Amino acid sequence: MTDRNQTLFERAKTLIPGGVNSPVRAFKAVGGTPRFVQRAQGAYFWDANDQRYIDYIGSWGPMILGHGHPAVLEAVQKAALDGFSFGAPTEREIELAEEIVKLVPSIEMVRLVSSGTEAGMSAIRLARGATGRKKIIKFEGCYHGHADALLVKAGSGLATFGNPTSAGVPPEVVQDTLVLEYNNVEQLEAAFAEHGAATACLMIEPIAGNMNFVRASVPFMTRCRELCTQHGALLVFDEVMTGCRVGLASAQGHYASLIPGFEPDMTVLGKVIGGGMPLAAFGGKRAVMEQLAPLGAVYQAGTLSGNPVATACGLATLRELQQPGFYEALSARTQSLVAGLTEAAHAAGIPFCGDSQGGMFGFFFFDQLPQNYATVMTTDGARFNKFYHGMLERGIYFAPALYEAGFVSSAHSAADIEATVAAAREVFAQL
Ligand code: HOZ
Repeated sequence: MTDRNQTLFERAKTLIPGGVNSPVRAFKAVGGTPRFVQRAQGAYFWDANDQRYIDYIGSWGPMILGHGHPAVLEAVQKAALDGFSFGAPTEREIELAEEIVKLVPSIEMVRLVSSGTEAGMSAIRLARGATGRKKIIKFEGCYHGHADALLVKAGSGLATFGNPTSAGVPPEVVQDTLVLEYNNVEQLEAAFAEHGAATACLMIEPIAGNMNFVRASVPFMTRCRELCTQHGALLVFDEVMTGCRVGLASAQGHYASLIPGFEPDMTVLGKVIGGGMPLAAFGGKRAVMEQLAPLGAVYQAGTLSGNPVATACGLATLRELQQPGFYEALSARTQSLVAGLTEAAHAAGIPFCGDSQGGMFGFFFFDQLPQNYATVMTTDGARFNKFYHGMLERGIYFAPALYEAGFVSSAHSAADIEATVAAAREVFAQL
């Protein structure tokens, strides 16, 4: 039988660099042929050979309700009939802003943009403009989109391809980006002692999903907050992945439940808030957000910002997430996946551990969960690749890279989880 995925990949490679429009999709890390998606429904997608997969990527996070959720589909169809893009304000933008401000209490004002990269880049500019300072602190293995200043020791595709700092970024562009080890309180304190007065912001993935899945420890997060406050730097949470994915109030809601009174100063959102459409946002305290043009001197703009079809998709998605018990059910399903995989690996004598929060998870061929990027980097890539392909052959679609988190949707059934664990049992037995 002709492999249509392969045929399409060859055709794509003649026109699109690497055959893909985003590097990690190319399967370069795991080898083999990327699956070209034909259609998707619920927890599944079908590739170009009409082979069905249980999808644990969900468009790298946004599809928290699964593919083609009826309420979302209806909202998108209705919005599309009224027009695709106006480049003028709409009531729906206000409704989405109201929804975001309600769900994420640290956000008093929000601006809508089209991608997580755009949101992260704009948040940094705003933090620098609002504080009048230059330096930014980020952490090894955290990925905040592909804006120049943030492409230093970054996770996701940069880690996958062993190129954590991109070519094409002049040293002077990143000279004010301080890169520290995740979860390292001593380094954090030393950096603030030396550069605190010049630091505009500290940007962090509170649960890092671009070096697989690594949580910021509570003492570390507590110190991040204290030091930012003490030195007048803004604490910026990059919740592109975790926003409304790990819980309705996002990762900051989780940390607020562990650290009394905790909140970041600014938040970057994407993925789930757009429900699968190109939509992202950044928001924070009124006094900071009012520094943005047209009110303030920090410029930021976009023709497709607040797009009417994207906002309809995001709104319908956010409304579904507020159904009672949504996150309890999603968390339980995700936990059962991680527990099932762990038990199956251990039964085969394979070191394995995993973690999850809400509908986001990660797993490692380690006995203990890693705390930073350097430890994540010691993962046995060859073993992961064998596991990956074994699962793929059995119709289970995990991220084709070691450094990416996975995602479960409300459309994944108990039977889907059981089928995944059963497939893993067979694969582990062969590793
Ligand atoms: N940077 C994204 C994962 N962390 C990949 C997005 C994509 O390829 O769609």
